[in-house]
Amino acid sequence: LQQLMATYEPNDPESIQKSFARHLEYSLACTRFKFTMQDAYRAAGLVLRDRLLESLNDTNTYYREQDVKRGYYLSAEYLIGRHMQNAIANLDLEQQFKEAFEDLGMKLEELFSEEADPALGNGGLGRLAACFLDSMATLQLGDGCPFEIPRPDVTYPVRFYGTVQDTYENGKNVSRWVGGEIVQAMAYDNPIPGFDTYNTNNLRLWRALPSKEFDLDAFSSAQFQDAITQRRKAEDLSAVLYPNDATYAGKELRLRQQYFFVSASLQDLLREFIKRPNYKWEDLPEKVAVQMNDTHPTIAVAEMMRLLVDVQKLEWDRAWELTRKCLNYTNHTVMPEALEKWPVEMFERMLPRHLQIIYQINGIWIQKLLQRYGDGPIIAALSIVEEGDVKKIRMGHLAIIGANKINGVAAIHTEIIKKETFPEYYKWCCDNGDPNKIVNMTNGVTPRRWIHCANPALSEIFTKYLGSQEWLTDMNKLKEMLQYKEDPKLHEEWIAMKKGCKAKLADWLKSTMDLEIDQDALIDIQIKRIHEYKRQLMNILFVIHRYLELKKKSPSERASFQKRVVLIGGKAASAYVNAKIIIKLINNVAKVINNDPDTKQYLKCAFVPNYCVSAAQVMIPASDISEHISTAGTEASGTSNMKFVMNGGLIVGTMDGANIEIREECGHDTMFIFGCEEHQVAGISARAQEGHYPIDNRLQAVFDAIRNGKFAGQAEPEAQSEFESIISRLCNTRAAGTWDGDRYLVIHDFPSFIDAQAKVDETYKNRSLWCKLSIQAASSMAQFSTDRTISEYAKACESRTT
Ligand code: DL6
Repeated sequence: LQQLMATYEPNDPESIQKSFARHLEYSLACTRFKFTMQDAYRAAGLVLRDRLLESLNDTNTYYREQDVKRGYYLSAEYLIGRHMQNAIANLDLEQQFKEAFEDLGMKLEELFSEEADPALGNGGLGRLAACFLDSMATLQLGDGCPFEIPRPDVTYPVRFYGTVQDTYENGKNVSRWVGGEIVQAMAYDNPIPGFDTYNTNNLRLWRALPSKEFDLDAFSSAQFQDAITQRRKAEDLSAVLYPNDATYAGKELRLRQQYFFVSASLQDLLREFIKRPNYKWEDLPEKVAVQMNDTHPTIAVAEMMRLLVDVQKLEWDRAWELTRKCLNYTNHTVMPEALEKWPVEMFERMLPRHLQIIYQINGIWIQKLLQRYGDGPIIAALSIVEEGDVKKIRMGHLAIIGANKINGVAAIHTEIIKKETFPEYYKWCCDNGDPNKIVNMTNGVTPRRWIHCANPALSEIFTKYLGSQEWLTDMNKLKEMLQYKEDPKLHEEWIAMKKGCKAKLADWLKSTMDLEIDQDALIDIQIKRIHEYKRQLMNILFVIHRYLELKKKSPSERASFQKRVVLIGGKAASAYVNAKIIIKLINNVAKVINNDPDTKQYLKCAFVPNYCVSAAQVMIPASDISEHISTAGTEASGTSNMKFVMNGGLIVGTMDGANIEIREECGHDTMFIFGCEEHQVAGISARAQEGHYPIDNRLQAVFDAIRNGKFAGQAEPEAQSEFESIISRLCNTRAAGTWDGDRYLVIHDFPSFIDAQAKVDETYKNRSLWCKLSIQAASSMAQFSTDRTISEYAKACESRTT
């Protein structure tokens, strides 16, 4: 076999065509004379999969031979986007594939558009995980999807419920978790090729299967329902991402999902470790680094202890030392609701052994704290268990206590974690001489997907001016573009590039939502999760303001008004009512504005449905302006801000998240900053609660238009009352009861938001100034490549804290 397989699949266009025809006929059972574009896409996918399997297997063999340290990124989300274009680019096969398929009468873009966008996630943290995979493979670090490979040979049992039997055997306390339900976790591998390297890593996803094959006996004895329910219950585990956790059943399913993928992943990594010849447990931290992506996988702390103590029979103290050296935790949000807490009672039923372990970890921890501080409020603040009517396990606390390093995702966010999210823990670290336990790792994005694939015309400009594609793996090279930022020739090419991107966007909007836009208009985009702190509401209130201003003007005055298209998109959590009302308001405002003959030439607006990675790849390159307008101190980092600027878009933003660092790198003139700063928020908020909070006349006019029924009225009474309730809430003071008012300071920041937008219009009129700023910003983004971020994580894994 070795001789037969000595040569790999060749990569010239003719061999690609032959391999394509073979897969069409033999893998997909089509004929080469009759197939659909979907068949063609699938066959082309298999052509690629062959090549990816070669590099994946070789990479794994190499890792084993070299006995490398492996990095495991535990994440509930991977928003990977479409694979095909990215895989072709990373395998450096763009030219060969283009020739092979054009010769067969097919355009690569048509093939790419046949691929469904895998929605394995929702927001920033999931997309960040996908950018990290690309960089880990490119930098040839650790382990790391186009065409999935089922691995029926890689399965692990995962237990739920049951009881713990505690015994005393051979002088030792022994705990056995028995009974309950067992579900099988089966691995699905997704090769992740690096760019400009043979290195290919693995994204291993887990599918839940019943532990027993379909219970035919039960079925035959007419217990149909039992047999079917059993199977469904197991499969539900990996069927839905983020069930609605507003209900108890939703919460329970979510904890089951988290434990399921964590347990399978940890069993898998320990199996890999044990396979090494002469493995020694003390080597574990040298060979294994685990990154917990937010609180979703943090049950890993207790599961690692269970596997080491109960299964591998290590002493508690030894197991704890190993666990703490291997695990690291990334916090992605300062919103308290995202620091998950699970009712003790739920743990007790579902994961009884883990609850015991958590209590033991907490007991030892509290003893240490008492020794240092004596009894006092700091003990309750630092306990993993939250007391109250419903006793809860704080997963964020479990993570920080069980991790080697804890990190925030932008400089300001890391400082807020120290000051506000975990202040008592940070005090403990400082008191123990370990202030660097909490570190900053500013986020990044991969330039391969977000420039090269999303915006091939810009990629060509960079490569032409810089003489090679090296900038794609060393973004520092882009700084050399700065010398051309005032060059009229580059300006011409840059403007043509933006025009092309806008034409693509216009086609896409027409075909996906039948929206026509003026391609000469300023394109203004806000795409991100819908959340009150991200202030899509402020954005749509501004659109209404702009519309009201336009309406006041005479036709000749309107002619000098800067044309704008405002696009807003993003997903909302399924149970988040206010987010849904904001989406409804955006849609209704769009209906009015886009159909008003007085204004539709000058202002259009739309809520773009079904936001996903592929939509972002069309929208981002076409933007002139994007909105990153969270209340200061609320957005951990943001990563779309980085993607927009890399594509030559400028930012309207607040001093929040990574905006601050982007502005430092790109120059203050490239960002339209407005709004209060983080240190002012508490004072302003206190004033808002007391009602000392003037409402700007222009915002008042917007409120009046909404209250007068301009965007719903009698035709939609339910929407009308929802819109009114949203704006009345903004105006609430504490006098109205418990404060549920303008928590995110929309009223306060609105006037300066209008000023920033006016400055955008004025600057945009000066096209050569705009073009210069656009080039300057895009060429200064080296800091925000995930290659830099991942190198920092890799370094931090090497250093241990106390
Ligand atoms: O770190 C990635 C990304 C940040 O850029 C965003 O600022 C932040 O909102 C997002 N956080 C989440 C947290 N979700 N939960 N739970 O996605 O992380």
